[in-house]
Amino acid sequence: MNKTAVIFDLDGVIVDTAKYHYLAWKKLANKLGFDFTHEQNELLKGVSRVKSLEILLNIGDVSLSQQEKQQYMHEKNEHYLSFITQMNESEMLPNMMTILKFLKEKGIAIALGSASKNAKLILDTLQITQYFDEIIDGNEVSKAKPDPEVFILAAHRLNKKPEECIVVEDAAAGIDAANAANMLCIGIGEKEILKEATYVFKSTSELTTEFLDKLIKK
Ligand code: B16
Ligand code: MG
Repeated sequence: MNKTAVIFDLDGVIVDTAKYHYLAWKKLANKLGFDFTHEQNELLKGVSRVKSLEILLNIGDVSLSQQEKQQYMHEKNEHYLSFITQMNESEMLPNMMTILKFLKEKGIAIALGSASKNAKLILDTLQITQYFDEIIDGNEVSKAKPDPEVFILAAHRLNKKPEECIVVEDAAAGIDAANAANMLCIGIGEKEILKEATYVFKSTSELTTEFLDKLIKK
């Protein structure tokens, strides 16, 4: 079936916010008395805020009350916001601006399918909100990736069948979600990690408009 829509993940596909999530989680870990490495940060990719805190607390072997968890998540988010509100278009990942413009010109529907509750703010800060016909973020879904809810909802809002949609994702859980939604999936990252994706590119700089054009016309 012809592809008429592309659903983009945000962090790791459109912009590299992982480095800011890392700094904010690291500060919290240090406050709680343990260290948090870059390698450990990989575990938080594509994972919701609540789940991220659980993983972090497991690493530090720290247990907190519900109230403390809420308080620390709030603190982490405030710190994260102090970074992302300073971002600009130059922090978009390579080629992504060109790809958004290309798809718009081609009349391809564009949606965002992100776990982040800050997604709208990030798109606004980057001044790219106008490229998205629909935005589905962490405020709208109850089941996190690998559940396909986010992508199914995006297709539904765009009035598209799953078979018409292409998903672009950087997290293994997101690839699983796209497959469960019955959508063609392009992975951005390591082949060994994203082995369930239909196509994998090491970085967005390798994802070209020519490739997308061919995929759309298939
Ligand atoms: P927030 P994505 C995800 O975004 C990030 O990859 C993940 O690291 C983060 O914990 C999650 O958003 C929630 O973010 O705290 O802003 O709600 O990759 O699904 O676009
Ligand atoms: Mg991501």
